Amino acid sequence: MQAQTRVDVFEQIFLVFLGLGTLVGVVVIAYTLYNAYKYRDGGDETSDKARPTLGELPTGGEGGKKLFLSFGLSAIIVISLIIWTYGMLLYVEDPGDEIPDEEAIEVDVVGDGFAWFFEYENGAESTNTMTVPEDTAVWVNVTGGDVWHSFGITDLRVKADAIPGETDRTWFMTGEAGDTHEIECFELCGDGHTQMVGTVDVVSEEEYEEFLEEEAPDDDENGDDEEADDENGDENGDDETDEENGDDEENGDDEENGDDEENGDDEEADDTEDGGDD
Ligand SMILES: [Cu+2]
Repeated sequence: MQAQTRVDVFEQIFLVFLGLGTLVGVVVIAYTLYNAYKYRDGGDETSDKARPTLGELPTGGEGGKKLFLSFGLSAIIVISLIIWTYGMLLYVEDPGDEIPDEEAIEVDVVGDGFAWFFEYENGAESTNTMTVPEDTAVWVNVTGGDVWHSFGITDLRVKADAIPGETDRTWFMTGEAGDTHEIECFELCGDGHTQMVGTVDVVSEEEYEEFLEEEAPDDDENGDDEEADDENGDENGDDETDEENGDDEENGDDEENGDDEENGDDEEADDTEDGGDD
């Protein structure tokens, strides 16, 4: 998907404001220094002649031209900035056709008692770790269970208030498989506020499907509990999976491993660690 992410949008806004702010600062300071130098005390009396006297109204230079030019330019810059930024933020609110619904997934998020609870489209659930497929748009429907929290992922420029009785909906783009992003509560909510953290775990498409299957509620198509509980060794032992992976050794390792989430191949696990270092 080539659509702009919200990280791109906020970076553009930041750079444009930084650039213009710097430009205005340079112009103002340079002009101030220029005038301080030009009208410096020259020691003779004639240099004081052009100085305004008490009670005289400043004309704004050349009959007001300078004043008009400076106000005019400022107005153009400020009004363009407002319109442009507003447009960018409308896109952040709702990217519309840029990110078609068919290509996005939805996750319900509840912030409650100092933890984050996630529910996926098939009813699968997780706590504090949000598993999402790579290169996908994720819509989150955020609400609060007890008090006001705020679902925040700084890396991805996500912030959605988690308020009991209300649902705040927003989106983000996941990156490459192996990336992780920290989830924090952005609203001071009580004793455990600072511990109210979690992780967005970006995994490959296949791993995501596996995760959904494993975590699916019992009454789903995955009614056979034994299969789900039988660890990954069993599942990876499946003919189809083997053919896709073509990686028998690592599947062998998984039987010992028995850890549901780490069941990808070992390289993946390494990537995750690398990603965390960045
Ligand atoms: Cu909180």
